[in-house]
Amino acid sequence: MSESILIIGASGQIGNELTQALRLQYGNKQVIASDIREGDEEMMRSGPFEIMDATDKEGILSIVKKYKVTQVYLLAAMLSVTAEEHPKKAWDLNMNALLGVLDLAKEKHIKQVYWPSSIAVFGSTTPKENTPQKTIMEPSTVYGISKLSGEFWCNYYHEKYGVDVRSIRYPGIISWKTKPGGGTTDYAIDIYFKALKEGAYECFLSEETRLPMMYMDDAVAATIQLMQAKPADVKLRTGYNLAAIDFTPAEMALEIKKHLPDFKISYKPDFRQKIAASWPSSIDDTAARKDWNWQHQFDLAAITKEMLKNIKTESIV
Ligand code: AKB
Repeated sequence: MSESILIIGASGQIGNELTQALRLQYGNKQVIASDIREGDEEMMRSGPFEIMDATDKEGILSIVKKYKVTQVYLLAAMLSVTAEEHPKKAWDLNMNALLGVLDLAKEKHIKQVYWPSSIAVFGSTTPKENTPQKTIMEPSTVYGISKLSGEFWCNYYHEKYGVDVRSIRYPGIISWKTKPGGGTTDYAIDIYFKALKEGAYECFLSEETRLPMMYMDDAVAATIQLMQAKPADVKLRTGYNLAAIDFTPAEMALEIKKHLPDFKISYKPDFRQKIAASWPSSIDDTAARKDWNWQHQFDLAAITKEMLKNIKTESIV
């Protein structure tokens, strides 16, 4: 049977590009985009779209029935910074949406679920360098608490009800098509837009704050690869550590200067510094590499080249 795939949160940063990548692989009609707001022109034009509240289980069920959906990618979530501003709302969205979709899988309406976790599951007591897959996890943000709890719900539904749910702990994801909004790692995107538009960027993290990061193309490839892996190869049903590169704002600025020699960066750390300081600076993703052959393609030099080129050609600034 061919797959019918529902993306919840398709108008967001990852949802947008994942939808397009899946439409290329499975066919436009087989990938139903949905979100609380409409997506960009390409998404709306290229395949089915439904307005949907991620916490409305009955609403999701009616779409699942309408399109005979087999897989759900649940990407709707409130990220780390916004969640600190609206803790209860973030908890409700991040948790209720997940539990609703897991229940649909438990009730056999769908076969497979993807749900993103994050490096935010770790906290300041976690080993910072080369953070292991299994380690101390004491997150200090609402977002991190919701991601850690969500991972354990995924594992529980898998163990208890046999639900085929898969998850990745994303690092900061760098992309140019759709801006993220509300994340601590967003500086690594804003910096390119400001570099091209104003030749300068004031960073809200300190110059030596090292965080794990990844280019969107790698994140999308990893997600699809994990979902297409044989069930027996998916040995972890919490969330897989996933790594590509790590760098500091100062190192990123140096890379940008190779293309824009007059670029200037200044630093004014704010409350987001504390969140970043509680997260790992690099990640050990041996399990993902071993279990389903994960390999990243983009390093900082390649990401910088791609970001500057695409932002310029698409005339986004
Ligand atoms: C955030 O900064 O909140 C996200 C994340 C690391 O999950 N990009």
